Amino acid sequence: MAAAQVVVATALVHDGRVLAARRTRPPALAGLWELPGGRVEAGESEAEAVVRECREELGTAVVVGERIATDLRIDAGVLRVHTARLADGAPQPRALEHAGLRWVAAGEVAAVDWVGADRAVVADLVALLG
Ligand code: 523
Repeated sequence: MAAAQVVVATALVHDGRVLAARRTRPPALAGLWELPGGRVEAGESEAEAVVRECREELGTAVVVGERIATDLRIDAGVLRVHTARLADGAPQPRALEHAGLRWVAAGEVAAVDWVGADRAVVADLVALLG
């Protein structure tokens, strides 16, 4: 049996806030907010995938930290959340991937309209932000 497809999500923290990105697709997820990321490609580590996705989707370099939260079952396989910090450059939304970005403080995390899987890590994000 093939291993479950791993999707990484990035808890990108800067100045005590975490970055949320508004999805444009698929229709079921469009308009909802996620921790940016995507599928881990063959031969790639999870940390490498986080770096690549942040470069592709946000145009920024990041340094990957630790894994937080528990693995989450999603339709695509399993979602794993990694912390990261900015290495340089402010994130910018790439039109095809995200309709907008926002930096979310601890007290605002629970009120964000997250995609289902990401909603499950709200408590972990609040703890991460202190
Ligand atoms: N999620 C999800 N939360 C979250 C991410 C990054 C992804 O629930 N924070 C889900 C959404 C999709 C699947 O994981 O069902 C793949 O994420 P996606 O579409 O961002 O991954 P990509 O960019 O690798 O996908 P394709 O370009 O479509 O292959």
